[in-house]
Amino acid sequence: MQDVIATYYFRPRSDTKPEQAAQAICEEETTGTWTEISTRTNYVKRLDGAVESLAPQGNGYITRLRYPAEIFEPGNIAQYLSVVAGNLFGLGRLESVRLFDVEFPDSLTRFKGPKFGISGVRRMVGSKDRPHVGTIIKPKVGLTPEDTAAVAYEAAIGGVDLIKDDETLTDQKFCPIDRRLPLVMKRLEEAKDETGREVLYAVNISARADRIAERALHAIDLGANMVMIDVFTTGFGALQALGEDPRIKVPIHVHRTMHAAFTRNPEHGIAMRPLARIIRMLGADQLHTGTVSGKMSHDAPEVKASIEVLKCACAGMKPTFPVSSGGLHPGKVAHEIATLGTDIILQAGGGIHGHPDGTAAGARAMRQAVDACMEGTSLEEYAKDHYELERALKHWGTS
Ligand code: RUB
Ligand code: CA
Repeated sequence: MQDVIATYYFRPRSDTKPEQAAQAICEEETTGTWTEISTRTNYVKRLDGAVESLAPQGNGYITRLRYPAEIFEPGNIAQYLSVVAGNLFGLGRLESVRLFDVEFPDSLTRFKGPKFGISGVRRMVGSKDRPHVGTIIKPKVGLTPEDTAAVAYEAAIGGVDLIKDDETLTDQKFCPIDRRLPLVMKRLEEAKDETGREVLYAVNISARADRIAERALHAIDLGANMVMIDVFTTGFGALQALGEDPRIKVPIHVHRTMHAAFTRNPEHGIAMRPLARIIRMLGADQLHTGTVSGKMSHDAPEVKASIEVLKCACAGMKPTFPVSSGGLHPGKVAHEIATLGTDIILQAGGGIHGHPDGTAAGARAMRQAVDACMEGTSLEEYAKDHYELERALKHWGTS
């Protein structure tokens, strides 16, 4: 494949034929505009887009468009997106349009990708093939640094592999990073002395793009063993700045807050899959791809499609660890693993800290649920001699 292939679903306006609509996207995103222009000389036309295929699907049509590689500036994701996911969303001749996927040729995928990837993160934690268990400190905002660290300690003692900040917690006055991070790392050291287990803490360093690398380096100086970024609110360039900075020698956890503004409507916007491809290229070691049973809206085939592009062979890049999160609790673990596999991070905030016996018991219950699945035993059966799991299943059920 030499060029870029983008796949869209669209519904044309009633006065527009599907062929005209697909052509309108090609022209808008390459050399054309709404009318003929005298400046579109012959040598420019080699950069025209082309409709590769067009077929009815559901209430609309699915089309594959080819954009010549030459119109892309290698390595500039902002520019890539301005073509494949740009003005087309506002074209009046389309009632709706959704970018389903995009495939880039090798010449445009020369990115370093994740520094650690699934195997690197597994090495740090010392796991082989089981799903990782993570937690979001809850309440998401409001706790003091001391209380945040105390909750982190409880979760670590209970057996989580990963503790992360909420997407809304960065460096507010009530819980500044300079105080929170050293305290959390100290309590995780204490937990390690007791359990022998390394636990990762993804501190949310989301900030304006020109300061984010500085904030990440400062966090590493303070002892961070992972950093976290809200990729859509900070921007792809901010993630790239972290991913490609050789001084940032810790894995990057990527949260996707705001994604549903463009991923949720099945007829319009951008599916998670092309975004996941790009986020992997930019260096995400872990990325939220959604659950198949949690509190956020979800569509199992889409979640699976996103996970697939995080793990597929792509320009020698390491795979990104997918994160399933949002309304999970021990009773949902079996369904998540059965659908999404074992190379997955199962995160529970409320589903750990809301356990009737507290955070450590909640973490234990999540780990027991994972262990049950790895042994091929049903949760109900395993709960018979695993008290924390039994309590969790009684509290939240299994659906
Ligand atoms: C979940 C949580 C995360 C969501 C994001 O908390 O804080 O922000 O998972 O969703 P809880 P997604 O476990 O208490 O529901 O992963 O789909 O982006
Ligand atoms: Ca959250």
